[in-house]
Amino acid sequence: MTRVRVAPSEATGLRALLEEPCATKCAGAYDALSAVIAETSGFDAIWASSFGISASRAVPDMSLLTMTDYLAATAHMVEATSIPVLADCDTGFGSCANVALMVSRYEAFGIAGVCIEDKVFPKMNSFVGDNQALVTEDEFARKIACACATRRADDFVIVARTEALVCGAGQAEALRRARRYVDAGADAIFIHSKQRSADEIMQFLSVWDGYAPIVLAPTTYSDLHIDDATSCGVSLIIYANHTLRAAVRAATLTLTEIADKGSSETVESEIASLADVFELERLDEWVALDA
Ligand code: SPV
Ligand code: MG
Repeated sequence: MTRVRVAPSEATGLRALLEEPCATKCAGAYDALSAVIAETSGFDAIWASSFGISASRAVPDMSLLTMTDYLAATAHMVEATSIPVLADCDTGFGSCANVALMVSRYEAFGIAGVCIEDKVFPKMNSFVGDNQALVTEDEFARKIACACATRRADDFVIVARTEALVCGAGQAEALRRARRYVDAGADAIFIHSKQRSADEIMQFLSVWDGYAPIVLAPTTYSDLHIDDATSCGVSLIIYANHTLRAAVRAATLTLTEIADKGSSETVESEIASLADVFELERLDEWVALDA
């Protein structure tokens, strides 16, 4: 019998995944069940999405929830799965002191790594509006150095995300910032873009010198194939919000139909069975513990 996980798993293999020659598939999750679905669907890592966790509380992704809220949701994902969970920690929830507290708490909960981004706090989701602002390169490099100095295990991964392209600061700035963050200790660079095509990212990748592993989230340039990402040297590709968006669409269609038709008969064959849910919960293993 597979052991039921009642304590955080020891999913520390994120660093090894970043070093593999092929890009690793990572799915965004917003709670434990969506994380389990990511694992059982064939993904190798989980992104604890700030957009997803915020949306699961029906609030926008604009630094409204606290570190404790995000940590609780992320810890539930770790507890329920056995693949590495990379936590989207926005700006690090404040100053360097906030980043230090964050790293010590996240590491203690068995989370494989954290990602922080170089926008000002409070931050707004990358796809909202055109006037997003960056902190200075120095300030963010200090946050990265602080995160690295705080971690206990070398295995705990610190990802630096630059929003230079999202903020319209241009390729030279993005490249300079990315190199600086690696020099400050970052294990990988998440380069983000909100363009509808992958051209902007491809341009960045063409001049990136393999200085550190690269992380992408092709949310807006969804036609980027993982094999092409691998050919361009990408290490981790994050499908950041697809569990959330799939759930929103499916629940809306199902409930609208039930409300319109006055019974759930016509939706039964379209939705998961109770047995499907029991399997995701590993019901048999839990019941066996009491047998
Ligand atoms: C998130 O999932 O919260 C992200 C990735 O930061 S994205 O939404 O693509 O900006
Ligand atoms: Mg986010």
